[in-house]
Amino acid sequence: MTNCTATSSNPPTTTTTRPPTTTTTAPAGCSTKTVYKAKNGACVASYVDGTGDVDCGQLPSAMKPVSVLNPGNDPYQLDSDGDGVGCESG
Ligand SMILES: [Ca+2]
Repeated sequence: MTNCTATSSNPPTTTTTRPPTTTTTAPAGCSTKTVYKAKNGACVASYVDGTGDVDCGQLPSAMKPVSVLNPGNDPYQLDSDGDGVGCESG
């Protein structure tokens, strides 16, 4: 017969406190994640207005500038001068 002795001397769990990580990738459901990359990683498509467009003025400043990942593919015309960086002037 085996005596099963429960040990109660578990080592204390150390909780590593990490600073909040900044999201760098847009959420999976973001339809523009392969088109635009906002500075803070938020999804540009979340800011589509009633006309199906996104204007730089609608984006929070934390998202700017927005990288246009494929130059020439700028459906919302955020990068008016075509240098691959959209909403660079605010
Ligand atoms: Ca630009």
